[in-house]
Amino acid sequence: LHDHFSANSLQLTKRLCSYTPGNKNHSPVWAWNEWDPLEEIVLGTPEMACCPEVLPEAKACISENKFDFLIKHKGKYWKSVIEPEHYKLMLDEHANFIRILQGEGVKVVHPEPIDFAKTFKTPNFSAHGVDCAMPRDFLLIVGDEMIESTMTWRSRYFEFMCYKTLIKDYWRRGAKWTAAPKPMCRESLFKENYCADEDSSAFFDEKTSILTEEEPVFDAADFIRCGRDIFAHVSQVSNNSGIEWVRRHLAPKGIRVHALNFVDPKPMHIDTTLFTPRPGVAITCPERPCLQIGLFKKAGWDVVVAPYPDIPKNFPYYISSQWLSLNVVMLDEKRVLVEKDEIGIQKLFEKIGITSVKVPFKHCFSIGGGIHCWTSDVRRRGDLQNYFD
Ligand code: DAV
Repeated sequence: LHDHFSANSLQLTKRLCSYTPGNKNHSPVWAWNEWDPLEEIVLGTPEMACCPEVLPEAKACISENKFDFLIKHKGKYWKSVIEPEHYKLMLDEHANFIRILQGEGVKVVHPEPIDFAKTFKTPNFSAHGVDCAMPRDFLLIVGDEMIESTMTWRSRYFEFMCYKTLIKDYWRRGAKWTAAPKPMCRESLFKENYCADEDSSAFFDEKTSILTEEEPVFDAADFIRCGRDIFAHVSQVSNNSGIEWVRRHLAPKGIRVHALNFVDPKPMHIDTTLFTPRPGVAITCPERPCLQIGLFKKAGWDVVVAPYPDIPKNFPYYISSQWLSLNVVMLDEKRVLVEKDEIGIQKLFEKIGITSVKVPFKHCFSIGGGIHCWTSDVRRRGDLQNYFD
């Protein structure tokens, strides 16, 4: 054992010494945008996933008509909450998605679940966990760097534990590893007696948010990568301080982080609101206009408005809106992984020269995320480029 250990640490030292920042030959993690050819992806797992507690910050993100259901089932395993047949279809879709990815030559890895039904406690709060089904929310991959986001829902505070084995492995093989400052999550991070106006047509900003600016907080899924430019979604889970933290952190790499405000009273994650399938094209949600859309137009990008989803609103979306239709992953600039029943968006992709690889995935939508949320692309073949000037 001793010999084995020293051989390993020797190897580790050698690798560490030969690390060159920003060199893909030295890092298994390498992704600068949403569209370069996909080589490796983290896919979340539904194991032990629990229905979230409806803490004030979760209420600020989820539509009111779902509260009764969530309050009734908070902290229970989804497995015991969802119709057995629906749950089985979710597992089948998940297994099939792995086969589809592998068939495309993509390496698939997973986080390790912990028992999310257990209550945990910090000096400032206690909560149940949620899941490790949505790696997109937690892991922000920029080039050779893995950034652990802070996570804003208190129920998701310890999700980082599920990613330790994966992250340490990537780190040992040469990736850069950063954990954003763990927030305190005191009561004063959240505005007292906050209530979102679901009919508001105002652009969402710090005035309409449940979050104060007491400390930086962000979820990784509020960022969309376009090479040198990264777009950040000011939301109920990412405050301006959180976006500023990412901006200053990435500035030395020559990356510019732009904060975007949308009309959406309960914004959570950019990936049901704005998506960039390839350089020069931004797809937007018709219900959520963007205040700074001129940034794209000025740079000569086409802004295309997404069609309304085909999967009906009354499908059991227990947490999210139906805009998971927009929640897709690019295999490369010309091919997209998209839910098989979302015909409208497939037609839009066809119009712009992108072929749809149809994935049955809608039963996985039920616990809160689409194809983009359930994954985090850790390696794409391609380099850092400037697509904006
Ligand atoms: O539109 O309900 C879902 C969150 C996706 N990560 C929505 C946002």
